[in-house]
Amino acid sequence: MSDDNHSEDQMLNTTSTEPAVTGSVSVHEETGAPAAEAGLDVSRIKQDFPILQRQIFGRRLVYLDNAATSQKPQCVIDAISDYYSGYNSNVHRGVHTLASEATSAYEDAREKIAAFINGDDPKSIIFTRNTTESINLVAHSWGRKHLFPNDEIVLTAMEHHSNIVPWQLLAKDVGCKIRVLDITDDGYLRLDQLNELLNEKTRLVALTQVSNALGTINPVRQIADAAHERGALVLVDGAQAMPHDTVDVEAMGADFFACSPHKALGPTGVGVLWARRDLLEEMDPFLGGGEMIRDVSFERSTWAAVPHKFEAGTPSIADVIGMGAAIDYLTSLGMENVRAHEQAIITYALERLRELPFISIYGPRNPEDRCGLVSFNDVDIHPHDLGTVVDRHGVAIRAGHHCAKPLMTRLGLVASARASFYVYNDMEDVDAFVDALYEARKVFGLPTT
Ligand code: C6P
Repeated sequence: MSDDNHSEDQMLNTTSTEPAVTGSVSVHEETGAPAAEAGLDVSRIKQDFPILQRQIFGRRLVYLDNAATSQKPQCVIDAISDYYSGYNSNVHRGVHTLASEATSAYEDAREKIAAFINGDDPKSIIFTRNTTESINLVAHSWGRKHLFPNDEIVLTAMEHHSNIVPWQLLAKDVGCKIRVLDITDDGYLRLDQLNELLNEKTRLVALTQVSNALGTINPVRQIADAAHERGALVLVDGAQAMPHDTVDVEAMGADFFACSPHKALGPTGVGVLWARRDLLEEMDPFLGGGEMIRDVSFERSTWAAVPHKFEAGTPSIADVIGMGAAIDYLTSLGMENVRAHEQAIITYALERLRELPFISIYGPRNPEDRCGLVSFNDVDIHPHDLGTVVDRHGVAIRAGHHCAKPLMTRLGLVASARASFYVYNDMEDVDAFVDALYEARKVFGLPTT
């Protein structure tokens, strides 16, 4: 891809006419984003996201629903548009110029995401539609081959439905059992229960690296070591981790790792599954069709090599290429800077929220144990009403069960409100959010002290 004409243009930031640099801040030459050593220059970053120019009910948009999906920088939008206007073609099929350009851009993106999560082999990356599909792929292609009646799968009480329901479907089909690691009331995993839960029947531990409803960052390595000691494999749901910190699938001890680049500045329509190559080699296909075969007759078919064995049909080519641009953008920011930035924001947000006597906060007290999100409730206002009123002030938060109903039940809640921060949020956004919470009290005629 490096010698293709479109390759550099598609990564250039076209939002700003010149890079917004302050002092000695340098700018990444390909993406135009502030360079890693400078930390995050949020006012500059904001300019890369056209949607942040929008007004909502006459107010500046304060987008705090990043855990659901992030906004997209201009370089990602351009990468998608460049593909459609410059080299739109199917991948892995044609011999013409457009097909070879599209194929190399698509495969470049595979290398980028592999490097981003420190999976040393790009062939261990399968493109799916999202985290949900990645986990379903494992449940189907690995689980239905390797799990038998009375085998056990260990989940945690803070899993997203995407890391519960596929295992329930599998358990129903093969007769295996699901066991659940509980949490403490303040949102940490009950590691003291691990020894009792793991045994010779455990085949898989499937857990989230970061909780989407509590913000808790889990000690994945410690749990993976305990699982591996019993001969079980480990699936890590990295949906809320990969966008916000350096990810190292090898170091965390994952056997399977799933994530959704649409939460990491990339487009919707592309998901990622990384798995140990030896596991992928012996797993059966998930979907059958074109592209995933080596040979087909009416009597039998054989499969293409990994990763293509798992990528049946025409993939979301533009979205994969857009994801590559998002990875470039994040890499140029530096994931350690992204993490430090979100730590500063969540620390401030927790401080501000704790000033409000009418707000209950869920999850770890210590901001270092959290990613940049906070779930909370106003003790007098239903979270849906709260979400609706703060939206009138331009503030977008999520309200509901966050697709983690068992967790809500465990916490004794029906729903919560949630604010989740990202690279383009700053302390002013936190203040606007807190102001909007006060305004909501006023709308409902409730005291603010
Ligand atoms: N959580 C949220 O607002 P998909 O939809 O497949 O891209 O991601 C599913 C998923 C899996 N695991 C975790 C931990 C998640 O947070 C999510 C998505 C969104 O919290 C939508 S419910």
